Amino acid sequence: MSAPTLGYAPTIDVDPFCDEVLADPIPLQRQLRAAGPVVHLGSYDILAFARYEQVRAALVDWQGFQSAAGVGLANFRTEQPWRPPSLLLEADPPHHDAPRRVLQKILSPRALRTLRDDWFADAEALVEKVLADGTHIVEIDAVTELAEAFPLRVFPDAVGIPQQGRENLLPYGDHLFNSFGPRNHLVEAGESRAGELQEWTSAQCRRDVLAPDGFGAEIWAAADRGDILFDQAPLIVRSLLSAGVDTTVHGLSAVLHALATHPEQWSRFREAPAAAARVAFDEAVRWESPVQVFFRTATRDIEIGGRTVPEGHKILMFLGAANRDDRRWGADADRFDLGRDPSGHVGFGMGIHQCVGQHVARLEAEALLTALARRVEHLEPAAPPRRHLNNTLRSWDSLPLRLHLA
Ligand code: HEM
Ligand code: OVM
Repeated sequence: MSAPTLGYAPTIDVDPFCDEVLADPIPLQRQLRAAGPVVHLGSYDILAFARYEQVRAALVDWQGFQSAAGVGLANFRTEQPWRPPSLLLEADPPHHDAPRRVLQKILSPRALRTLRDDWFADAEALVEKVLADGTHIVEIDAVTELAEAFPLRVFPDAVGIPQQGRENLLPYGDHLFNSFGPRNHLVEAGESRAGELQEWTSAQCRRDVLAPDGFGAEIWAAADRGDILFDQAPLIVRSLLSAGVDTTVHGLSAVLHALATHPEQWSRFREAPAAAARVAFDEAVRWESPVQVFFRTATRDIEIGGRTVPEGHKILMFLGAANRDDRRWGADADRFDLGRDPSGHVGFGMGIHQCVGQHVARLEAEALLTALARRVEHLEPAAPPRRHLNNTLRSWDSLPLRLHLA
């Protein structure tokens, strides 16, 4: 790598996408926050923000830090994206506005009210099935049996895709979230199936493939009304299939792991599960940050944290580091604590791109956690958990848990 071209920001040469950091990003996050408000990443010759103040400032400044050049390391101004860009995630105003408005309405808390009772019943049925083999104690893998099983049970039906091929959803998302990072071994390992997965996903977005009453059909109905163009509808459906599965799986894994490793927080949660489920989930999203990082591109020379980001340069925002910055969260920022108010965390982003599916994610979590609270008195790790490595996501492959039934 040539000498730094980005001025005098402190340089850190550790690769944030190497296996060791992906397996445990916390030490690097600490190092980045301590180094300064703006850090030069030597391995990619880009600037990065890891403190809450600068991450939040970059997220809300969509005029200065654009998304349309890609929210991964690849710069769409000079590099061909591997799939047609998202009309939401990888778009700026004014193009972003109409797709965003349409999806925001379809996924609003009000619109989701009709799903609530069904999802709560589905969560209870899943928990009953998982606990069926035990009378007092049950050992499970919380990743496959709960964190994957529940979203896969409710979300594809809510979008309205057919049963056939649903096993492609998680691998597609895994590769997509890897592809926001550098082309390392994780991306290379996914490339052999990327074309096939991308084709399958796109095929599920067609009007004639989708059920007549799901989120997918509602997106097409928005095209009928002229709220979006017909050729935008399939890509907006694709956003649901891209962003709506792996994220919630890893979010649910995060909250289950947090509660299993903090028994006092589980007891506290069980005292008033209906009231505490949302705080528990948002605190887990803050604490674990299932989506760890996103990039932006400077649209002009921008002053931030006493440095200048030059026009056209990529910056890396460490959402996970901002969510544990003691300047914002206090000295116990690393603690998973249901007594804290986690609002203002950047685990769902902030500003015009803030997660449009956050109410879906929260509803899934609320349903699953309240069903568990009813049947499980105490839960604990039954064996060491195993991390899953992904360039963007912080996630688990396996969470063996022992559940003591109430
Ligand atoms: C945007 C995280 C669940 C759909 C985002 C962003 C983050 C995020 C950080 C901001 C991206 C940016 O600023 O560039 C998460 C997490 C989830 C979750 C942690 C679960 C725990 C979902 C679900 C859906 C969804 C369930 C779909 C139903 C989207 C879409 C965007 C988005 C379409 C792009 C919005 C825009 O650019 O306007 N999400 N998400 N997400 N999310 Fe989520
Ligand atoms: C999209 C998309 C894909 C991945 C993530 C995301 C976290 C959105 O295709 O719109 O938000």
